[in-house]
Amino acid sequence: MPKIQGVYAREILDSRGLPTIECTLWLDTGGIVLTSVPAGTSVGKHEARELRDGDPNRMMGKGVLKAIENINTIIAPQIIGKDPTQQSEIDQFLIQLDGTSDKSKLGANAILGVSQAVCKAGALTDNVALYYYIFNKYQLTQELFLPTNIFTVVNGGEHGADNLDLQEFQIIPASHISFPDSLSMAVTLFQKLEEVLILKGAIHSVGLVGGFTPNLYSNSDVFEILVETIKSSPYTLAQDLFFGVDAAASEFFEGGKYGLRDRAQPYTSGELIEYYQKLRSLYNVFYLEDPFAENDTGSWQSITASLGETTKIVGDSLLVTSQTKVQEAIDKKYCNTLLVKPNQVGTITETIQVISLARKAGWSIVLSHRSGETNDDFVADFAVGVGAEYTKFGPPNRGERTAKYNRLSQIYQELGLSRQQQS
Ligand code: 2PG
Ligand code: MG
Repeated sequence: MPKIQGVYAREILDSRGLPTIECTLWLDTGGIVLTSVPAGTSVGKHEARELRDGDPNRMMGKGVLKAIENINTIIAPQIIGKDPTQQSEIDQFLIQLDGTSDKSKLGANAILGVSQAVCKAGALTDNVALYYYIFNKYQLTQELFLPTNIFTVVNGGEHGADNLDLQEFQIIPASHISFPDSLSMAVTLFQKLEEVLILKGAIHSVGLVGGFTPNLYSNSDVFEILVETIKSSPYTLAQDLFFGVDAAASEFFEGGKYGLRDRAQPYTSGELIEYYQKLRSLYNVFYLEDPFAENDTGSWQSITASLGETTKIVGDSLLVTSQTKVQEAIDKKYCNTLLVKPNQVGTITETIQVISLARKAGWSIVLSHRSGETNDDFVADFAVGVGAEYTKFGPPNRGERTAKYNRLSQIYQELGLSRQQQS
């Protein structure tokens, strides 16, 4: 069996121009894998901790040299000689080596860099594609298929330019539409949206994940613009596609109320539910991520009770890819869909366990990028391997986002070819 012969990490820049970790792992067979770690901007309070240097004289304290040193001098010597297909054993070892509940000692970024590298090295050892390795190893889905893609086309909140309160406005192709057709739809609508925004003099720039950040008066205006865009396209709303929102509501929750520029007075939780209900009936918004602050759990229960039958109520900062949080949310009916970000928890094994828990409860799974991304396409393979119903990789633009869509295109073709061979 091939063994890990070396692990080495270095500092690279993410899509925001901030430092992150890239990790190389090589085997005694000569095989080498490379992976890198994403980072969030609107970070949930209970996420595993990424380790940053905090040195104000270097990259505004955001350097990750300490985390890299932890990989190179503490983790690497101890995992040399291990079998890379023993993912859970290695992850368990990393968790123990860190010894904290939030991975703050070695850094969740350091731990995930190694955990992801081990996963890639496992696929290399078995000589199979990464998505197939994950599919075969964890058996979280009966068959391999391409997820439905949630395309964020407009950015506000922490990802925008102080122009809108809701963080992401999304277009979601109907799930029966094939991957190439849904990509074609997203490309068409994203390009047309730019034309519409230019015509209206509303174009500003793009936000952190690459969606437009237009100058508009209210959050609802975005949907008007999107409806107009769709009218000038071959597509029909509520037939070919739907809308979604990542409110990231913790970011505009203050003093028990929610401040949206759609009206002068902030919204109570009850009023915000009505606002979302309106978005649902007027604009076919059927995906609501983080509609309430992560500690406003009563409101999560209310919205799931009132809209959960017809709408995906999605926990991101609420759940932080944590088993304990997901179990609580299942028991108390806070939501019905899990957003998965491996760096919120820090190891592949724990990410798999959380997905398995949510799946057993009948929830849908969304595999997500972070706002600070790299060109690594790991998450695309991971999404297919675990049988996620949805992915959220941003709009169809910017290299770090298109890397994931381009990888899905390859997987789509590979699956098609292997089905042809079987028939
Ligand atoms: C989110 C993500 C990614 P961040 O809130 O879902 O779109 O943002 O990585 O900044 O947490
Ligand atoms: Mg989110």
